[in-house]
Order: sequence, then structure tokens, then C-alpha cells
Amino acid sequence: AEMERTFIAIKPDGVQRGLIAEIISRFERKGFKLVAIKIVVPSKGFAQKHYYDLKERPFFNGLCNFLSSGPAVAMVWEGEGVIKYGRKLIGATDPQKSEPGTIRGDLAVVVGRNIIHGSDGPETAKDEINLWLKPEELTSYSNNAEKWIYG
Ligand code: YYY
Ligand code: MG
Repeated sequence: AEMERTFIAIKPDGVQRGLIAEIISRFERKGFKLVAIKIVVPSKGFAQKHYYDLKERPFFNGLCNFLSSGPAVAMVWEGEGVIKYGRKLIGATDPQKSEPGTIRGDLAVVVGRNIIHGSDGPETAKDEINLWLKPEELTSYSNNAEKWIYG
């Protein structure tokens, strides 16, 4: 299996709404493997780093205030195709356009409170994992279910 890793964060709205277990469960049941997790209150400066690519957008300041407004759950998930398929599980950026069955489609209503972040490609996955987690916070282990997930 071509294993890859992606960065997934439950934003402060997802934490406050009690959706941590629900969100983790969707990745876990799919067959992806959780290799890092922590809860952290990002500073405003940290949020600006995370969303640096969006710095020219009109919603940038509000977005960074929001991400730093409370604890977020930072995770790294591993699996075959997890970067692209993780984005599928999450759904479209605007929950009004997310399909039912996706996390945002089922659990969120507006774009500014869309409860979850996921890396959008291999480069951003690497950058975001490095930004949010120290190397020693990442685990590497084999899971007994893997042979039943991958054959
Ligand atoms: O990767 P994703 O989270 O689906 O969307 P991005 O285009 O990277 O935007 C990041 C973040 O910014 C989005 O999750 C909500 C917010 N946002 C917004 O508040 N208003 C927009 N028109 C677009 C994005
Ligand atoms: Mg994005």
C-alpha cells in the first residue's frame, strides 16, 4: 500500500459543539490510522501561519481570529489515498455546497463555521504536519486491522 499522511484539524466550533468523537469516528471507521493527536489553542500568529496562503483574502483576519478563539484538535491520519479521500470525507468548503454524507454536509451550515480543516495536497500536508506537530509527536505503528483493510 502507498501510505501517505494528511493533517486534519477539528476547528474550535467543532470542539465546542461536541463533534470530536463524531469526526474522528468517520476517519477511523473508513480504515485510516490515527498517528498523532493533540488539543491546542492556536495563537493568532499561529493561525496566520497556518492560513498564510489566504492572507490577501477579505475573510483572512476573521478566519484567523476564529481559529485562535479556542481549542482545536490537531491530528495526523495515515492511509492509502488519505490526502485526497480525507477531503472527500470532509466535503466542499461551503457547507451549503457539501454533499449529504460528508462531514461538513451533515454537520455544518456556513462557510465561516465549517468545523474541520484538511490538507489539500501532498505539499500542504507535509507543511501543515510540520507546522502543527513536533516529530516526536508522530507515531508509527502497525495495526492488526490493516491486513483486513488492505488485503
Ligand atoms: O481547504 P478548505 O478549508 O475547504 O477551504 P480554503 O479555501 O482553504 O479556505 C480555508 C477556510 O477559509 C475555509 O475552511 C473557511 C474559510 N473561508 C471563508 O470563511 N470564506 C470563504 N469565502 C472561503 C473560505
Ligand atoms: Mg484549504
